[in-house]
Amino acid sequence: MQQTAVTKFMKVDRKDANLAMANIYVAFVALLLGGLAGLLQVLVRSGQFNLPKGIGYYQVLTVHGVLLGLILTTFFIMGFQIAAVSRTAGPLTNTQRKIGWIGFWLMTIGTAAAAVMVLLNEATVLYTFYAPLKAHWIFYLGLTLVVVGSWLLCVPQIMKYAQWRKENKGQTSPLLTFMAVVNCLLWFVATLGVAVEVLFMLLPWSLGLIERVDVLLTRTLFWYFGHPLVYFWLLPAYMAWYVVVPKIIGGKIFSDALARLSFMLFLIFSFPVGIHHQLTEPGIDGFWKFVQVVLTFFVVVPSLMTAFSMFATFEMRGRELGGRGILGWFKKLPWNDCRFLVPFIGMLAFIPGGAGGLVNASYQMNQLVHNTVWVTGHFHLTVATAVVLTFFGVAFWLIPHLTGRTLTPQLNFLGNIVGILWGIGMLIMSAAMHIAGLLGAPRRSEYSEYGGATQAYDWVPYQIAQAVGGTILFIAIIIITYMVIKLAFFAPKGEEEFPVAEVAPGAEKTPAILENFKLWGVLLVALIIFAYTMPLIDIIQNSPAGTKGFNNLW
Ligand code: HAS
Repeated sequence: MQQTAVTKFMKVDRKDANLAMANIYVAFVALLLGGLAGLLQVLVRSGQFNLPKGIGYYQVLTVHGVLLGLILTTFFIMGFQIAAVSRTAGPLTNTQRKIGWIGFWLMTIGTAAAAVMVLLNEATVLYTFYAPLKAHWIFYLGLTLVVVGSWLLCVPQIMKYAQWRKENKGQTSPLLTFMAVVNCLLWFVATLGVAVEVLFMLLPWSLGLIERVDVLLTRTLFWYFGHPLVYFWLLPAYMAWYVVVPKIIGGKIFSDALARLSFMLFLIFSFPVGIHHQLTEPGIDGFWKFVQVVLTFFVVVPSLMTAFSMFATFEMRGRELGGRGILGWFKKLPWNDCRFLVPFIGMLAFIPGGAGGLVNASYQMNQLVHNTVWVTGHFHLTVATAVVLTFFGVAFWLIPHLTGRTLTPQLNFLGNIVGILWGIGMLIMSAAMHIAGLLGAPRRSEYSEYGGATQAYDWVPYQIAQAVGGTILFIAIIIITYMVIKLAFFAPKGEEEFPVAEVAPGAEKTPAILENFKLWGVLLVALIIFAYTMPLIDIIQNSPAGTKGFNNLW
């Protein structure tokens, strides 16, 4: 059996727990407000409801996207990862924790600044950094602070990992800490694209210092960031799938080496694929679009490895418990435990969610679905179900672990209800989005813009189905908000486990090459240079500088 240090520290240090909880509180406030905005959106799109005076549809859409896509995710991920590092590599030092707190406050101040601008309708920009939509400079500055703050929250995780490796020479590092560090590195490299875009283009543009920006260049930099962003959301869910869920079901990690390899593959293949979001944009050569489409299929491989590993873990455990036949093991899994059931529903959703991703990535097929509400259906299955339900499953044990309380049977029951409601609500909403998308219903559009007699197909039933699904989702959000308050402040005091599984006895020893960050770093840089040099040179050379060109300058 492999030597691992995962069981040395059983609990998250109390001071680290406070830092982690601070992040988690902000995340759940964002969930409540962002979820409310989502409810308003589906109601408006159903054609049955008008927003009260003065509030615009796109304003609400911006609140929804920013709060759920950026704020909920980034704060929750930082809270979870700080806790995971403290639990598996040991308490942070005072300096490390201080850096983390500075990061937290920068993120919070930045969030508040950006929120004020959105509420004042000065930043109704949907995608956040997506020219030609222009926001107030305070909005860009606010979100820049969120990114810089998140870097500072990553710094202690990396410092702790380096410290651990120094103190434990020759040993394989704790898997959860390793995974948190890979995700932080992915985040650093990804946000460089958006940092260049904001600092050199959008901020000076919105301050009036420059007259125009090259729209295609800003979007290419945005998508250089935007695709790894989705894996920055996904990897913490995979952390829970690989390391936490096996322990909850009483099993073991199928293979430490496979888990690390899949994370390293994500690190290198997340980047050279951003152009698959721009397949319909003029100004990028078809050859480079094709190259990035092919590379997109490489980034699917670590997800297939994860699916294989999870099936193996479940089957091994189910058979250990006496399950017989082809599917007998399936019944033996702990279906009543919300710490398992809720992430499991997320895994199930990721099967069609991932398949939809393959459709999106399939070049010609992208022509059919791009800019339709199909894409909205895709990301509600991936980030809003697979990832979010896993975060909920984590919150059910992490919050009481950090606050010194327990998940009672009643709260466990409510947790299962949340998971089931979310699964049903999202099934209805995202199925309707996928079908309406195939019928050509556009995304990011208000009912009044395409409703009524002018539409080619009758999308209305699908819009109503979306409203039904969205309402069920909002009910689930109210229940989980109640649970979070209970688990943080009122549940009985006690010890809730932070589950960390050990590696299965028969698993191969982890090769040292999987922790050789220099080697993977070289591969990463080489792939980025390969995939982006020519497209960027093309865009810059061919932009009609000085004129108000059709594609580029705005
Ligand atoms: Fe995507 C658009 C391609 C994954 C999120 N994606 C988006 C957007 C978002 C998003 C937010 O190529 C919209 C951006 C916008 O606003 O314009 N996506 C992919 C591909 C994958 C993929 C190839 N996406 C994700 C993930 C996301 C996410 C993950 C968030 C977390 N996506 C695209 C493309 C577009 C796009 C194009 C642009 C579309 C356009 O035209 O605008 C792959 O990574 C997917 C691989 C996944 C799998 C599934 C593996 C299944 C697993 C579960 C196993 C289940 C178990 C349960 C074990 C192959 C791991 C056990 C079950 C038992 C029964 C026992």
